[in-house]
Amino acid sequence: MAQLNDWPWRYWARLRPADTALTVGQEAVSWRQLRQRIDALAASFQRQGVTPGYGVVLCGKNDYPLLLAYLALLQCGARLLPLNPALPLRTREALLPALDIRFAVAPDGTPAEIGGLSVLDADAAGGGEPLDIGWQPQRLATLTLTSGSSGLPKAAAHSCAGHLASAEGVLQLMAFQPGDSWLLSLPLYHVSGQGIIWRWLAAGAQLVVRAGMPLAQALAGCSHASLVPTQLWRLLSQPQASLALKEVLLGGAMIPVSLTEQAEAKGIRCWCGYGLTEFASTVCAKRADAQPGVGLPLAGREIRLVDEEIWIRAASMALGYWRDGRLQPIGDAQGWFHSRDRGVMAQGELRIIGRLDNLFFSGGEGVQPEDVERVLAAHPQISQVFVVPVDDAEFGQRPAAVIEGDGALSLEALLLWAQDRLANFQRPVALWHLPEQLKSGGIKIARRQVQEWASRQW
Ligand code: 4YB
Repeated sequence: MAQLNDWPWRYWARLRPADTALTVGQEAVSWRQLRQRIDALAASFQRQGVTPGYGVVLCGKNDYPLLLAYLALLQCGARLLPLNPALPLRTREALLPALDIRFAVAPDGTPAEIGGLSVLDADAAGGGEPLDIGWQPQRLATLTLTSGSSGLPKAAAHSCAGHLASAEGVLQLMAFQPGDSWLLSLPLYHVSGQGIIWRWLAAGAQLVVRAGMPLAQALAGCSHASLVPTQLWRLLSQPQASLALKEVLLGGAMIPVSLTEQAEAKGIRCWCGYGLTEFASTVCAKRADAQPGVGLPLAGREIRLVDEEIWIRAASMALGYWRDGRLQPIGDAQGWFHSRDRGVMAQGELRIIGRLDNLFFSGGEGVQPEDVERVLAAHPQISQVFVVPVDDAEFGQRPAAVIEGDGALSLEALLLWAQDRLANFQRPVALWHLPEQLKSGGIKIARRQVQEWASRQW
């Protein structure tokens, strides 16, 4: 990997100015052009008052203007918070005051009400050179909100060095060369999207930005993509999808072996990753095989299992959670982050069992919802499933299943199919189809919302 001694886009613009840095829609943008666009925008942001260390919210669809603003704000030394435009106003209002934010940038004008912040003009004609604050990879650069299962999201603070350390580990596993192109297939407000950006910048390869296009179409000509399992299921179900796609990095949720087998049969090389916001994306990964694990820690990461809880330490670890103007440590005294994920080592690799917080008891038996989900997810009519507890007078709680997939599947049929695969206490007592209203928002469906919804149906 390149030994960067400048902002990566300036480094590549110097080394290979005419090479394609990215494709926007169908149009190629060279590193020289990219650098010029970023310089102009950074100069404009500086004129509008952006100063190193200032908090700036970045909000909008995952398009080229958003990417330019992300890179230009980094170059201004801002403390950059990419925000999901679908985040409810209430959450945003509860969250932002503790994060010390001065400005907002919303290149496509969404959303109108950014909570009383002054909105910077992202179209402002540049002109002039930006003030050079210098490439200091160790300083705090981004705040990324966690999708915590309870309470308000936390803002994990990363430096550029942390993002690059994350990229480096992945690039030691997966080949990503200058001729290759990675689709920006996940949002920048999530680490999985930022992970794509930093691998691109670290490798000096190509990025493809195609917002608002169906995935199968957006993938045209791309060699790489990062997908959550449901995206890949949907893609495989479209028979016409002619794919140049060579490599897919999967992550964010349990990755069924049946999914990677189907994809590999279509010539897509799959990589199974386990990543977290606190670690700027991927921690463990492997080339998909017949085992349901996520491989071993990538270079620069260490894991420990303590009472089946996964503890992690890595160069890509967040500097802390940003709150009330300072960093709160995220590790213990030895620097270990306690993930609340349950895992075991099996056949020489890490296997994720589920979230410790998801465990519930039914008639005295512990139900780890993900154990049941793994079984049910193998049903051919199910593409995604959540098992959540519903109250029960006799058992305390019992499992219920909320599925995405074939609308005709009944509980009776499912139970019959799963007969030998589930213990009695694991057997769902109800089956519902995931309602549309729970599908909006981030890249993941919030289990807590599914559970609340299921309780209301029960
Ligand atoms: C898992 C899990 C797994 C995470 N099995 N539970 O670049 C990447 O690595 C990438 C590529 C494609 C899609 C996503 C990614 C990510 O970064 C995902 C990172 C992420 O999901 N971060 S998160 O903070 O939103 O959630 C972390 C939690 O997600 C973990 O603590 C686990 O509970 C869960 N998770 N990978 C099972 N393979």
